[in-house]
Amino acid sequence: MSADRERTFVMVKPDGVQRGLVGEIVGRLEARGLRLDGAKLLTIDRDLAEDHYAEHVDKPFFEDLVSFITSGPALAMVWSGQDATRQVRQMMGDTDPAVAAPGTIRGDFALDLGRNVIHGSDHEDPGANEREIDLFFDPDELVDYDRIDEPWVYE
Ligand code: D4T
Repeated sequence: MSADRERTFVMVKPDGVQRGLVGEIVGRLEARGLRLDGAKLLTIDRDLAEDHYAEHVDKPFFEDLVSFITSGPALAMVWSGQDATRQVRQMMGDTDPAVAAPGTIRGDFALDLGRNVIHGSDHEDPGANEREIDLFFDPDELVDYDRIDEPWVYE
């Protein structure tokens, strides 16, 4: 399926790591048929947090957001597949877990906007996925391979 393959950046935020939700979240993305291209556990420093959330620098919640995202280890990942960015966003649910649909990750595992467990690249911002991948990963940290079930996931 390589012609349609799109990469997207996904992160289990510090609350998701502390709450033991890494396996659940990775399992959902894997079971959907998306391919894991790379992963690393890291504690995000202030510079990286400010780069990642640069679009929110003037928002009143910016300081809280940066201090939360740097507060403990997060799992940064690259996933790929057909329409991966949009599909991951759908699986995440609304930014505010209070209105996220049941069945989505935020709708099932979170209650509060400031502790919403997961980040995924914005599919309405073209190029955000590749920008975020470049911010968090060197090219040699990512792997290109065929998942053996792809003929059963894609027609
Ligand atoms: P992230 O980027 O964390 O995946 O979230 P979203 O892409 O779903 O949503 P966003 O960029 O609009 O918000 C970034 C981040 O800020 C927190 N936040 C947001 C907050 O604490 N208060 C707020 O009022 C808003 C809008 C939650 C997610």
